[in-house]
Amino acid sequence: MPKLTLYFSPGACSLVPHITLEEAGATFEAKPIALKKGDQRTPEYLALNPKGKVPVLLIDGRPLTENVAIASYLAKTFPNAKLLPSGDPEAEAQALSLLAWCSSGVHPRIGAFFGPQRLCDLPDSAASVTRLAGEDTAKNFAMVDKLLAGKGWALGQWSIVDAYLYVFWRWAGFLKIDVGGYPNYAKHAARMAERPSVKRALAREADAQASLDKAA
Ligand SMILES: N[C@@H](CCC(=O)N[C@@H](CS)C(=O)NCC(=O)O)C(=O)O
Repeated sequence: MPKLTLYFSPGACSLVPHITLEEAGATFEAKPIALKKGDQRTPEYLALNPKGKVPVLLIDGRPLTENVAIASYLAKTFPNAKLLPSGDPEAEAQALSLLAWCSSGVHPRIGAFFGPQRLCDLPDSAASVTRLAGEDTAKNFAMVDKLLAGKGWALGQWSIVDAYLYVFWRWAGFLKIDVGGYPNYAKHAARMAERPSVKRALAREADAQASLDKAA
């Protein structure tokens, strides 16, 4: 088994591989970085990921970036954990379709709330960017809610897609986005919060946040 090291930032989208590693029962080293402090832009970190983002998974010291790629790698490396569908090309592609949408559709829109000025720096434009991002996020959350109707998990059985969806739900909470209209998504989040893998990852992230705050 290769040596695995996850670079993450508490609460960020790196929680997706963090939960996944816990779900897989993997042995891994967890390295927290502080995005607020700009740790992602240090020369050492940029040597691992020139994009200056979390997550990075080191596989025997070789960096792998992008949540979708890390998800695929972990699912294949830990087949017994059944982290993604395997063996049925259409089921595999449907899972990939949802992961890709999380990464390229949902994340950029809700992510805009965390730095609207990075998308438009015209004077007084932040409110407009946030409003538009909010409208798209509402549409995306409505699609997630529909996807989860009558199901415990996005693909029927638990998969990494559920970890991804859970991260957005948590962000909506931090951002105080009104989520009252998404009852299936709310129940999904409650189920996620009960999983031991999620509890372990969140506890490690809380400890890491406390250490980062102390060091600041
Ligand atoms: N497409 C990337 C997105 C990664 C990403 O945007 N990460 C954010 C945290 S959620 C980040 O590191 N932001 C730091 C920055 O942009 O300075 C992936 O899925 O891994």
